[in-house]
Amino acid sequence: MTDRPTKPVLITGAAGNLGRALTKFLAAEGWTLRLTDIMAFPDAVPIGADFTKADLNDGVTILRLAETCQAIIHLGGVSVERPFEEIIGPNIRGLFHIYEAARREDARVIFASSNHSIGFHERTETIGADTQFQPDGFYGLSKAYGELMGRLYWFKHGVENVNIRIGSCFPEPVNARMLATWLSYPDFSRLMARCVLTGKVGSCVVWGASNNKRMTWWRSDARETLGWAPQDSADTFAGQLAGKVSGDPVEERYMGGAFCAMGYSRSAPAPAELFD
Ligand code: NAI
Ligand code: 15L
Repeated sequence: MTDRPTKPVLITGAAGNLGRALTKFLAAEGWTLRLTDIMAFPDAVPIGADFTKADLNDGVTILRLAETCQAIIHLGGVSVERPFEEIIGPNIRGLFHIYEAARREDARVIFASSNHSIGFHERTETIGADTQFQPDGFYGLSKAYGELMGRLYWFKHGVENVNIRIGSCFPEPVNARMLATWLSYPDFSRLMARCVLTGKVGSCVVWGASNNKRMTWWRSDARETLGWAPQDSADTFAGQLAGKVSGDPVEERYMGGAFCAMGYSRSAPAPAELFD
């Protein structure tokens, strides 16, 4: 068993795919967890945890849920590309409620950002954590906004935050792109634990991908400060997945893949030099 936080940790989006996997992992480590989601929690609530059904739009309930918490692991919200009006409530207003609660409790925020905040970088590039945001849709834009909210609350209020630009966190990689972007559930869970337990983090960014040999797109992040190194790798799936590509030139050109191609309406590809 690893170290444990001294106070409870709030997990939003606990009923989602990553929330369920993380709850299982941290509960087994003996952590005291406060779980919340707009959906019912589908598993048995583990010992040391309690679950409250709540909407991220309800700021008063979020404040109450965060009381006495050491950290908020913020996984809740719309997790795929959707129309703007569906995203603004959970991902923008909800995020504001999380940061206000963190400010009041002097809690740290661990934000599940996404590769879609930088999705329109080309796969031929190698980009650092300080790269320019190039969101590939309204969802990715909400993640870029979330990271910037972290910067605001750090500089103005001293609220610490870690922004994890998750690649593709699934039980297994399922296509050639994920040979670069895949993050295993165990690597994800260990990273989350480090984000909570590390002494001082300020406001930082870490790429959420396993130790994939094809993961040459992303470099220079906060992993050393966090004491995290991924242990799993998509490489073992290369034989079966290397040829599994879409055939769509937009999807295959950019890091964000299919999200870039959704609703794409340029008549000619964007010239690369304008993105430097
Ligand atoms: P998910 O969609 O399974 O989980 C998101 C959860 O948020 C759901 O259980 C949903 O009910 C909850 N939620 C949605 N609107 C809400 C609201 N208004 N109030 C309260 N709860 C609400 O997504 P998943 O895969 O578990 O991802 C977790 C987080 O990680 C998300 O923020 C997602 O954007 C982010 N992420 C995930 C990646 C992945 O590969 N799984 C990649 C990059 C980022
Ligand atoms: C994400 O941000 C999504 O939440 C997830 O469903 C995947 O689409 C992932 O990115 C990805 O890029 O593979």
